[in-house]
Amino acid sequence: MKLDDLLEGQGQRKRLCYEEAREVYAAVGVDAEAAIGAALDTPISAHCWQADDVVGLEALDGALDGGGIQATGNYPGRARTGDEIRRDFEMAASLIPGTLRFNLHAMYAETGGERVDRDELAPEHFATWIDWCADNDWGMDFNPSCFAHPMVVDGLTLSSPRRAVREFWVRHCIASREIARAMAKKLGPCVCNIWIPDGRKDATADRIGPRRRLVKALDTVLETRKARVIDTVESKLFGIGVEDYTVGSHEFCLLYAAARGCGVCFDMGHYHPTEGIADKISAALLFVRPVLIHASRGVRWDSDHVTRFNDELRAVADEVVRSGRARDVLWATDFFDASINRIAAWTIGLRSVRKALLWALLAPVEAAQSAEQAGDGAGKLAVEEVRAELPFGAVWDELCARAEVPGGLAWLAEVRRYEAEVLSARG
Ligand code: RNT
Ligand code: ZN
Repeated sequence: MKLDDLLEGQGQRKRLCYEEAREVYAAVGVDAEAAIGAALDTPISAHCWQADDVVGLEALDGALDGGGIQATGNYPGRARTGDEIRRDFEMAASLIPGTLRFNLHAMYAETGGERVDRDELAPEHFATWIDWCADNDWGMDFNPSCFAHPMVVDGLTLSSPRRAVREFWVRHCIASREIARAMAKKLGPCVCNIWIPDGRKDATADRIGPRRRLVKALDTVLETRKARVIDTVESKLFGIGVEDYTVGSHEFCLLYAAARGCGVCFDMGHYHPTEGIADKISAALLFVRPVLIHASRGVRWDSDHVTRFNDELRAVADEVVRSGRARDVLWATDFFDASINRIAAWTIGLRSVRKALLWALLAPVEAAQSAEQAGDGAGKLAVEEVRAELPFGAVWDELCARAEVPGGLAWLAEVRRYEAEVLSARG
């Protein structure tokens, strides 16, 4: 069957019986009702930057250092203004079940045409975003934008040996925390996540110097605690043009967070190709709080592909749920695919995270853990295997129905309609 014909029938698609599915789960000791409730209630913070390929709303001139990240593709319909981003996200949000937050970068300030540099940004430049989130009942999170700016000098920001450069970015990060504070005042606790691109392309001669400067700069930024602002530091392995050395590496950020009592951010694309973040969660949670997850997908490198409901994401969700510390883990998305419809990218990525949460909450964990405790390795493996046979789809459909969003593929027809009506009119 062709996709077009398939989409035709999606509206009237027969749904599997949820009541029966619930009984099947109950028979393995799983409460499907509770799982649906917990999956829907877990906030997922949607990143704004999928809307426009991480371009932002500032008027900056000249070629800028992208900070080692790159959106590839030129699919038509990119959002070019704050209004277009908001409209596009409203469309995506209508197709994503469960509690959402909105995660903004500083480069999306709206200054009414006036040039305001990043170290001068203030809450007023985000008033429209804040009101819009309040209207939609979404919490907000925030990120200083330490890339794509002329003050990134020799690829360095907070760790630069030049005092003027370092101080500029310190001021920007301090301003960002003030903005996060304003968001928190209106909308409840707000994450302020610091990621910097700093690193070297080749043959790094001094690795400790920039790290020493970064510690000092972060200490200055985070000097005073801000009520209801949740500070996190995001590590990275490498970037494009920054292959040899990253100042804010995994060890650096994790140790900094543990030593200073702030949160840490694990981005699923920021590790060696076969290294996942799932196993890091239980270790980190014993020393650091919160752990912020950037749900992303690397393909061969930190390519920021759209998050999918794959083994890796499922393993991460499993670990969060099994740790019993889900309250100390925050979920956010981080990907930017410019080669496909961007609203579909958002929808697929965010639905996949919600789906992974439901999957983890529907696991017969007690059976597996009791088998493990009894030294029954085969029993544990068998329980793990049986998960794939359980009627997961019926529970997911029920979750979507309760959230009043389309199940199955029906959302795709709506994205296509929006594309024809709205996106195709953009130059
Ligand atoms: C970059 C980090 C960071 C960015 C956003 C734009 O590798 O993942 O989170 O993607 O801040
Ligand atoms: Zn990230």
